[in-house]
Amino acid sequence: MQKRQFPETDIYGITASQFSQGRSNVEVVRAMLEAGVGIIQYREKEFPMLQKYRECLRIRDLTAHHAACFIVNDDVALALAVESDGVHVGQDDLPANIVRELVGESMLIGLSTHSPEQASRAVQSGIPDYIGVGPLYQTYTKKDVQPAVGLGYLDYVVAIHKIPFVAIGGIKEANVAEVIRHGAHCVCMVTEIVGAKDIETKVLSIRKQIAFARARIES
Ligand code: TZP
Ligand code: MG
Repeated sequence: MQKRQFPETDIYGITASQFSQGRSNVEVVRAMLEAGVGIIQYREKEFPMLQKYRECLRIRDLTAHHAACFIVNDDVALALAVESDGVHVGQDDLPANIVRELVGESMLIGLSTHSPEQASRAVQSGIPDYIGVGPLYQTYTKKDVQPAVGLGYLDYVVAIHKIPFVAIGGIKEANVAEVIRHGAHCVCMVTEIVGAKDIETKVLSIRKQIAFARARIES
């Protein structure tokens, strides 16, 4: 059996067709992959299932071609149907232990967390391969999102837990350096990337900020 491992990469891109300036999720993903984004999550709340399935099949091919990781948000059946590398669930989705029973041992499971208690529970369960940490800043991208939890929660995860994690929520080119300085290795962005006029240029600019912040930590 293939060993599950959360990839070491700096940017985790997430689709959102309503913020993509009229471009399809597939077009946006292609641009992200061409810019070297290492993880793509398919997150699409509005489309009919058949459309989501067809998009995911195309994204599956693209991520495989670019040796990138492909995660499906929320929907275990869709993840299984398109053989994604992983599935990401939130606190109100199917419990992670049930997801594990359904997807088996080879698929990555990500779990969103918003508090120290949720992070501890996730780690103690031994089920998720990585956790989401946020929303760090205020964001209106997600409909039912909670208020920003702040960088204190990121500091807590960095100090206490060894599990791989991704920082999320309101992260932009302008504040990504701060998130890196607080110890994040991988940052998730939705609107900052999918809404950019030129996605490749945006990813390269974000990556410059990340590299600059990392160099400052090391010096
Ligand atoms: N989960 C927590 S915040 C969020 C999700 C999916 C949305 C983040 O979107 P943005 O546009 O990067 O603030
Ligand atoms: Mg969810």
